[in-house]
Amino acid sequence: MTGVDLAHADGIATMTIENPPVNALAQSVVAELLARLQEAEADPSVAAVVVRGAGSTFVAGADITRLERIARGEAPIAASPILGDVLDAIEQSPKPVVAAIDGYALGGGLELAMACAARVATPSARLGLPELRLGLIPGAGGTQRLPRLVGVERALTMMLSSKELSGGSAPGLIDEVANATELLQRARSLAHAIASGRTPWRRTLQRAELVADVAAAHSALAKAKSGLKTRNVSYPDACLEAVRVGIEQGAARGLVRERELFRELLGSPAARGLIHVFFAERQVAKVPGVTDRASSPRRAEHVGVIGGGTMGSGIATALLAAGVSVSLLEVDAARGEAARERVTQNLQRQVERGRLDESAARKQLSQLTTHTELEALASSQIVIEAASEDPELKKTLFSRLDPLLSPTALLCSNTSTIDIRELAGATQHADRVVGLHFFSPAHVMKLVEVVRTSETSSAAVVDALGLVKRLRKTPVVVTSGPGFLVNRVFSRYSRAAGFLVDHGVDPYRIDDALFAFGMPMGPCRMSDLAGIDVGIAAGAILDAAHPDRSYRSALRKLLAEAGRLGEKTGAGHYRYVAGKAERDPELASFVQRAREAAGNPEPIDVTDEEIVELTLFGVVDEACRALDEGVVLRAGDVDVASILGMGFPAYRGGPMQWAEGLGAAYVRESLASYAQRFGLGLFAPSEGLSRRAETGSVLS
Ligand code: 3H9
Repeated sequence: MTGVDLAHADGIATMTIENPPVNALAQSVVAELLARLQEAEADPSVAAVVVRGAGSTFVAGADITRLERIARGEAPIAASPILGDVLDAIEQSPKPVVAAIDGYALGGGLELAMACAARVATPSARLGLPELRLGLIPGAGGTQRLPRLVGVERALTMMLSSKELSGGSAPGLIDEVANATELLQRARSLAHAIASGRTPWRRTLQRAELVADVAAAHSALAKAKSGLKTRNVSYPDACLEAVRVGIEQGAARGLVRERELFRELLGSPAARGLIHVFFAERQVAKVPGVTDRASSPRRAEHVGVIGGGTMGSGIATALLAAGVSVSLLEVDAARGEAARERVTQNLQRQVERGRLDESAARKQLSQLTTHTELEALASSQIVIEAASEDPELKKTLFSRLDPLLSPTALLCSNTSTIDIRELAGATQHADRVVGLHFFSPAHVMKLVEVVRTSETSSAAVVDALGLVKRLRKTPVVVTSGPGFLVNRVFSRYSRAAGFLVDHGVDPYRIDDALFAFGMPMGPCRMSDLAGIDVGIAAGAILDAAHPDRSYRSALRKLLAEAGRLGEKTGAGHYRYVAGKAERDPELASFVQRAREAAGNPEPIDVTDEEIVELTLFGVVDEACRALDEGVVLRAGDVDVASILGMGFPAYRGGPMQWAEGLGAAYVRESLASYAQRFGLGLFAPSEGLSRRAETGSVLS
């Protein structure tokens, strides 16, 4: 059932909001909420009202599916009644309304609770205003009520970070904390107490004390503004503005400005992009025919990791953080110790950043053992191989491990270049072989490509997904093939950058243009970070697989020959001084030699916008090919993987959503004209992109 139920007992009416799975405030629910409130107000036997959510959660906010339709222009923004008006009616009601909160009170859910006369929550309740994560601001009074309950500085921190508080640690916001079994009763008692005057009734918007000091509020606003790290988006400033208006001109004017800004933002590309990402992230771990059929993942308590280099030790760190014990295999004791040292340093850095306390770090480290014999991994439920990128070595490891492990154990490889089918072929149990392609640094980066072959069993995929989620990472399921997904589609990005350099465009200008677009760094800086040698090796595999769209500038090879392998050697496209990238005048001579190697082509004249198109439209094209080949399931998966794996700006929704906003036909035509202008297959649009341009969408 979806709606709002009203039950009476002992002078208290209880409104129960039901809209599974998270009791989102769909338009019909908003309408029923108002109707039930009016019923309770009209009933003389009711002294006060309690509002709660059905099941184990309060309300996770406005219905984002409706917000998405509005953002896309598919539904009208004005719908009656408006949530903000209903919440005002709750606050103004002649009968006090008390919120009983368990589970999530997020966005419009917390705004509902804040409009109430008081709030009782369980210690584990999750309270937050995460609207900025959707490119919006709270639009039903949150920017006005939260500062009045917790103070301007705390309110700004909560909204700008989208972070949640727990019911047990939210003084000001929560009036009483109660266990789940007592929650309703305690809320009812408080409602009685307020109705009878035993407990003072203070309507939230009338609370002035925490916003009365305008100078202090201004300094909190200035501090919040100076701490903003966002680029190219207006929603954080809009949030600050709504709060500022409410403080300077009063809550009523603040509410009006908040609503105006919310509506403006709902039509913005950033809201469209981020709402798209919200739903894409929820789709990504769903694999039709696998996750909808298979049982739950088996919980692994003990995982083996082969290789303790940067990747292996990063993976081990992530496993330890998730409470999994790790047996790490290295070739000798000295390397085992070096691996332990790397894990220790990873943990230490988290302690220094305040993310982990010393004793938790020690406890995690105590769950790591290092070994030199393969047999030591025999009891592992999952083994993740992160040895060096040598197919023969990996095949030998797989064939030797296969008979050692229990028949239900999973055999995974972190390879970024080797076909998982090849590794599976070295075993007698191809059904349990999966690729788990972590991105570096593995304990930090959120993306893991889960690579399956036609022989990988559903149970193995489900177990791999379970492990990745347990590591608090996001899995994207792909099929095995050169470069898997992210490295494959972004190979077009780095190749196009190489083409531009050879044709007279300064590498630092390319990086600047992509940084301004919103990438965390441009392709040259990225190549330095990943390791120029690593990029050359991966590029060679993709060149062999896709010769029709390869382009190889000599620049990276020349840098590598000079020992400039990127950040790890202190120099690449940039030079690295005390860990910071600096532009290096010496790069010019390498660029000149690369251009000579390319035959000194006529320099081209391109705008920064064209640099972005030339480097990123190929990514969209390659993604269409990967979709058509069945490498990846959905365009949204490409977006999630690109955001988490490459730092593509989430507010643009990922490359596919970005292309959708520009128009599939525009992307296709632009690529076709670049291909013609430069006479290069690298820019030629694929049949898949052309087909999508005809249907008008790269998302479907
Ligand atoms: C807002 O409130 C604006 C207001 O200020 C002003 C309005 C005027 N709506 O994440 P899960 C679906 S903006 C619709 O897998 P979990 C979700 O798509 C909103 N659907 O579960 C999924 O569907 P499916 C501010 C929603 O336990 C299913 O529920 N609120 C909504 O891992 C389960 O979700 C937020 O931004 C929604 N609001 O995490 C909170 N929420 O099964 C957004 C969820 O078909 N929600 N769904 O894939 C969340 O952060 C997480 O869902 C939550 C649960 C933490 C609640």
